[in-house]
Amino acid sequence: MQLSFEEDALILIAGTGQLPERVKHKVTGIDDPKLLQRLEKGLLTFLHIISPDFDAILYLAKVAKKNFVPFHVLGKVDRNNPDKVINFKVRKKLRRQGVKNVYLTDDLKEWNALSFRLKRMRTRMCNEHGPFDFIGDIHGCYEELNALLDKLGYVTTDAIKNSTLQKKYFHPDKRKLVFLGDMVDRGPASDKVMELILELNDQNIAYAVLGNHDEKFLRYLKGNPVRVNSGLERTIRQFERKSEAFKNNVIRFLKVLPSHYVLDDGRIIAVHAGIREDMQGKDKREIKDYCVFGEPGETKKDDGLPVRQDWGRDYNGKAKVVYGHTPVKEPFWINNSIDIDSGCVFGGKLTALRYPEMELISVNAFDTYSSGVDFVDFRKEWNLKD
Ligand SMILES: [Mn+2]
Repeated sequence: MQLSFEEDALILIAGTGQLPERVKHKVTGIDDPKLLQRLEKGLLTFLHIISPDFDAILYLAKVAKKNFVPFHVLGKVDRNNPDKVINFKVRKKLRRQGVKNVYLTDDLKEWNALSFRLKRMRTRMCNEHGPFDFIGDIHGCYEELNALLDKLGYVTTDAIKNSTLQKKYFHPDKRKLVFLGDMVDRGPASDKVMELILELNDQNIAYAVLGNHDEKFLRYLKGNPVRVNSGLERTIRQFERKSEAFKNNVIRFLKVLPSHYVLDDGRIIAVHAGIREDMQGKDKREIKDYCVFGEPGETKKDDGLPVRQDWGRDYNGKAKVVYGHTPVKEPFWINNSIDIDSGCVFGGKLTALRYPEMELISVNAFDTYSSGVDFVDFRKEWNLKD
């Protein structure tokens, strides 16, 4: 039998089976200092305790949760010794404590034949070294996107694909695009933007992370109930002229977009709304919500707008973080993080961060397509000196 685990999982192995000998990434016990270090970094961790007590399991569930990593329990149980904490009856109880999977067997043969497979995490792309061009919130600004790609040096040639003539995109310096989410809504041509991004992704020169608008549009496309506002009504209208086949491609594309990417050996992170250091590279639901929507528990101000999240001001991670989501007049650097959503759809500009050059390239908006959202001045909000 083959079990599969996330690359950042904590796996408690209980019982006297021989399994741990074949397993790397072991820690020796609950008080091994390597345990917490590994969980913090999101490294695969095996812990073998022959007969763990319930407190130990509770403790592990707690630290796994705190570090946003999934926790699994594997056990070789002994039917003749039902007093052990790990037995067939505690499966449900363990799940209630936050254990993701409980695998128990009393069959030694089966136990000895267990093998593991690691599920690749979409957030981890350390081996992608770029160079990259990160592009902030496009919001359907198709013309500006094309102008920016031009300015960044992307070129097209004609190619034959499925016996039709098609544009093939490339960059002479083999650069890659990373879109920071909020590709749709508010703007004039979200359908064309998605068409282009899907094509670029197909041709392996573009990645994207999920933004809150993309997430909501995906829910709409899948037929889930959503509130049609904040520019979604425009996207829906624009997509009316599109084929079902294309809409299905968009669903397939958006469905697998990760919350963020860890790139270039962990030197730079791409994300829509922001990410704390202890979340980077991990993949739990809470992290996805934080990356896509911003800090949880955002309260509304008197005017109904959310209170600005302060994550950037408090960020102290080693990795650079490039993000969007909050429109600013000028790209804004603080503590190794940069907001490059320069509000194109609100009449600002569409900005790219070139990496590793750390150069900013932008194209001014050709029009003001949407109003009602104010540019944020972090310096003023946080009383920063220039
Ligand atoms: Mn957003």
